[in-house]
Amino acid sequence: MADRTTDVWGARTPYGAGDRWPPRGDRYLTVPDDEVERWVPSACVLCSNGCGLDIAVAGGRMVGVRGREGDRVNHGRLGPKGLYGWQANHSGDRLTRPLVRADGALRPADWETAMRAVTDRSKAVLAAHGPLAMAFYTSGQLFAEEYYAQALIARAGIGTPHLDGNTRLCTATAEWALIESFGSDGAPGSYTDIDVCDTLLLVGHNVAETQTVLWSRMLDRLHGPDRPRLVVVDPRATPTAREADVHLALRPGTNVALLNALLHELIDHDRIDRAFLDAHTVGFPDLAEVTAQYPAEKAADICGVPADDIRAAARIIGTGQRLVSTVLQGVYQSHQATAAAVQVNNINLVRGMIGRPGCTVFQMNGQPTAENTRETGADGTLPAYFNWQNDAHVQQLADAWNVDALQIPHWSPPTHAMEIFRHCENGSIRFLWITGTNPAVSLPELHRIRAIYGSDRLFLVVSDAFPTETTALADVVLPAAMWGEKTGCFTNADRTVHLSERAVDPPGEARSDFDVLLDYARRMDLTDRDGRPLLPWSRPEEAWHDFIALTKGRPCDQSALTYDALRNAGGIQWPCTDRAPDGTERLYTDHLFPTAADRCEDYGHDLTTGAQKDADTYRAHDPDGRAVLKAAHYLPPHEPVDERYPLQLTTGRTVHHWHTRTKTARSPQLQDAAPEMWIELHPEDAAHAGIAEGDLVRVASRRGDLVAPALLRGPRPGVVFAPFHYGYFDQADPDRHNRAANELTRTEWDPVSKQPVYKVTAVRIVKVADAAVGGRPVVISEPGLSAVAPPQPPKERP
Ligand SMILES: Nc1nc2c(c(=O)[nH]1)N[C@H]1C(S)=C(S)[C@@H](COP(=O)(O)OP(=O)(O)OC[C@H]3O[C@@H](n4cnc5c(=O)[nH]c(N)nc54)[C@H](O)[C@@H]3O)O[C@H]1N2
Ligand SMILES: Nc1nc2c(c(=O)[nH]1)N[C@H]1C(S)=C(S)[C@@H](COP(=O)(O)OP(=O)(O)OC[C@H]3O[C@@H](n4cnc5c(=O)[nH]c(N)nc54)[C@H](O)[C@@H]3O)O[C@H]1N2
Ligand code: SF4
Ligand SMILES: [Mo]
Repeated sequence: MADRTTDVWGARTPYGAGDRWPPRGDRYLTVPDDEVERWVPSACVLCSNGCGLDIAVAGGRMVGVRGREGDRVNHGRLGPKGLYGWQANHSGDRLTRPLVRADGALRPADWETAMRAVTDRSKAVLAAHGPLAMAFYTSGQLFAEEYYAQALIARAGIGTPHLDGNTRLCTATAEWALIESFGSDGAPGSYTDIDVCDTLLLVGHNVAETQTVLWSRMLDRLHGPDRPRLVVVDPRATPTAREADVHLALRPGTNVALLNALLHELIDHDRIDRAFLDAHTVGFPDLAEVTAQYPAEKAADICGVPADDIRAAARIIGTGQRLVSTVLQGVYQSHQATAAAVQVNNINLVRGMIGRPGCTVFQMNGQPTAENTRETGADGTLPAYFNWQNDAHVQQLADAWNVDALQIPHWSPPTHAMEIFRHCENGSIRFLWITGTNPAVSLPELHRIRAIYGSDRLFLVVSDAFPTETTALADVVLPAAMWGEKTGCFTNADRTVHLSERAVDPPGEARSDFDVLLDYARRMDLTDRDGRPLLPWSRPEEAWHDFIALTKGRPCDQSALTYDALRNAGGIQWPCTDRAPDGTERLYTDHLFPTAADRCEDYGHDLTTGAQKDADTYRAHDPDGRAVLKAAHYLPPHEPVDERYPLQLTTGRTVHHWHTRTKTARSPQLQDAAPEMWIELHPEDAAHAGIAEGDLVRVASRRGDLVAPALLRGPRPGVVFAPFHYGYFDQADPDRHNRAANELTRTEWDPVSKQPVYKVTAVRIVKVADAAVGGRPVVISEPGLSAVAPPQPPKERP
């Protein structure tokens, strides 16, 4: 098979509207076919697409993967990370024993010693400071059963509101945009909508690099007989944007102004579905009034894009009959995140384009299992989309768990991650357990994070599969079994649930997070009202069984989604009930939304201030099944550019790496494709600063700086782009902190979703050295473009 690091999307298989996306079987094996002993069904955990795959096993080791052609998500395809990323499991530096800090250094210990250290400290902190001193920070990359165990431990066992996931950095805004508009989380659409749409609107979503198989599906339509029209909103000329009919390269942080102008154009030209609006929504008059204040010229001024392009985009959106919109980090991590994401919902709603084939909005997920963090209540909501302000919901949860309702904290919303770290900083939280995330690289303002985690007052437990920048700061490190070494379920961005079966044993003494959490609950003696174990399970399947029972009757009903059903069918989309045992393709086909006061997941917020609505106010204007149109005015970003910091930094991803590179730096093909940090500048800004391609450049913000070679392309003038993948674990001097993008970002979050702002930071640049002198060779991670000065010799592949 072709090298998928350069041939990222593989061969085109064009298809027309309403045809089935042709299958294409992608595979990568490190042994001859006939040496494979078993194929174990799973799905890829290297993005939210959740492509169905089988893991090849020989001699007790993984030896390859193949996409499943019958899988509804990928029809056999796999992208670069899916094909090559699994090799990290076998890297020689996996954590294989627990580590416990003694005399300032982390030293190997047995599980008994490590777990005793964790539980002794938990009990001591609980006795001295109570449950509010205990916190848990989890992931979007574990399995549903593991999150559900964490939710039970924290919310019912310990009784602390301080449990959140790194999903806060990722898709908290997706979750809240869905709740604000439709009353509940849950992606309304299906990937099959892409097969029939005639218009695609991608807002802040570089799908070509971040969900390569989904982009293959879109590309096959775009290169097929009746090409949908494509509008892309992104400050950079990404591979996605280069396929667009209209690319709106707006200034970072101005999404609301642009989206308001698009809405205004739609309303002004009467390209709206009045009958749908009257029957199925509330709030239209206010939306019309607010957006009327955003004529194309005004938005053009704010966003720095031609007014004619805005009008052209609105014409495309307003004349198509089947609109699929997608939203991701260019919105969620930008200024006014939830306000902007909701305006994309509004575009689909005013067009009446939801709940029908080809008509939907994807408030996209990023991490493979983020949806499960949300559904199980491990992320700052209650499980099963229960509403923390609704006493009947809390009682239902307490009954299911057989605990007193008062044991489940619900006097205020569950604590969001950024607030958890603030409490650690000021000392009210004394115990923090981090699982499956590497915040010492991924959180904003890293010098602050290092200081918080490094503080003696905080007892830090970190569960990971590798040594990371975060495990280096821990008091106890627990070695985790990874994907392929444990069993569990997870749900992708179009509600498709896959069961991922254990294929091989974990290395050394590594254990699944699930087993470790059960052990913790047992040692902590966490019990229900009758003194029975709160987590009465020994296998993930039992936890799953309890979780799906809890969802019965809720919008995310999965009550018929058993392991057996998943084994038989492969991927199944929820809701999956006795009445719909094969799953449900799209939500809201009856245009009845879960906004009724008794049903909704939250009463919602003011999009600008973040003020929480209470039950009485909500009930007084109960939308009762109608979608809610919420308007918002544009506000300028909070850290504007000025003379000292004249450029805007935006950060994000590249196709070959996954986050903090714990996996992809250990996969030879992926690491070779993008071995080094770089920054991207517009040629005009570079010329202004006397910078040539490959020169070493210092990028500085008010909080820190980084040094990397410059690449002249990509962003619009005035914008600098830095990938956030490069931390310090594989650097010669891990204590030299000038490589990670998050040295520059700041501690600010969206008022509604509480998602940090990673995409708008004021910076300046200076040249440090000429390419010829100090500039390192840059291998940029973009398909089709090869090494910039000087070319690298080809590396041997294992
Ligand atoms: N290869 C790869 N794929 C991944 C991941 C990975 O690490 N590597 N991570 C996964 C995860 S967890 C996530 S969350 C997703 C993220 O997937 P994406 O959201 O597609 O990725 P990003 O690069 O973070 O941001 C998308 C785009 O937002 C643009 N942008 C920046 N500021 C603004 C703005 O103000 N407005 C607009 N409209 N656009 C702006 C950037 O130029 C960038 O191209 O990717 C998933 N897939
Ligand atoms: N500047 C900037 N910062 C960003 C972003 C950005 O666009 N710009 N994006 C944000 C987003 S969207 C995201 S999702 C985050 C991602 O940030 P992180 O979650 O910090 O990134 P990962 O590298 O995926 O970290 C996951 C960790 O879990 C470990 N792990 C893998 N499998 C398992 C398992 O089964 N059990 C356990 N216990 N551990 C496991 C991995 O080895 C790894 O260390 O970064 C955020 N930070
Ligand atoms: S698109 Fe995402 S889920 Fe599919 S193979 Fe690539 S990384 Fe894996
Ligand atoms: Mo993410």
